[in-house]
Amino acid sequence: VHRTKVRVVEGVLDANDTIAAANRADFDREGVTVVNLMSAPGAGKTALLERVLGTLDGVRAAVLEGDVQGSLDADRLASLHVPVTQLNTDPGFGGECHLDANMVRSALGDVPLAETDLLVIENVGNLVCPAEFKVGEDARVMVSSVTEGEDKPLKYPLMFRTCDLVLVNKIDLLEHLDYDLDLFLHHLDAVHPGVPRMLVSARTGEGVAQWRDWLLERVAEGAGAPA
Ligand SMILES: Nc1nc2c(ncn2[C@@H]2O[C@H](COP(=O)(O)OP(=O)(O)OP(=O)(O)O)[C@@H](O)[C@H]2O)c(=O)[nH]1
Ligand SMILES: [Mg+2]
Repeated sequence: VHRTKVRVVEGVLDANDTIAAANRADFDREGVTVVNLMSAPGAGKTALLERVLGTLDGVRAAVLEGDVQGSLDADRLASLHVPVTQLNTDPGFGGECHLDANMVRSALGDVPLAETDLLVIENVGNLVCPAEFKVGEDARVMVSSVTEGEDKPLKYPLMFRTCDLVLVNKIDLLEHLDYDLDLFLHHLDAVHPGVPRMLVSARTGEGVAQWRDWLLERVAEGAGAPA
């Protein structure tokens, strides 16, 4: 029974990879750099997007907002004059706790890919499931806020191991917490040695310019690559 279950899971992930490759081909054809933004609920994905999207001089950004329900995050981004497409996993995708390649594909018709240089996909807030599903992204960015505790890399290793950048958010709160930043970074290096990390605060804006530069570099790399 156990073996059958493993095979079914592998089959699902194989199918996902096939669709992710189709998404990837569409992104390449249109010259779009895609970032999959992931975190636990409330770590600050939308708040960091509110901070950074208006500062990407000359880069045309778009956002695909993944949520189980509603359009609260998309509404928050509306004033930034960036095209935002809402993708709800409920109804339609059974209220799934993550985005997969097929869900993203279903929404691509509503994303203006031809007029986009950078597409940020805000995944459903969850530290487990989103890490298992490629959606065709160039890079994975995860947000880990200091209110979540230092142990999270050890408890959710796949998420921390498969990301290309970790944004340690809410550092404005450090003075109020007994959070040990060095211990967190030690745990991070234990599961993903040397992964790039930035200390940021969506509240004060600290570190956001550094994240902007990282995004601009990813876009420049994508533009230089053969389609
Ligand atoms: N003090 C402080 N609060 C923050 C910071 N970033 C986000 N918040 C607050 O944290 C809460 C959650 O932020 P969101 O941006 O909604 O987090 P999210 O990751 O998009 O949440 P979901 O989409 O629901 O998973 C909000 O009340 C934000 O104002 C920060 O840097 N410092
Ligand atoms: Mg959000």
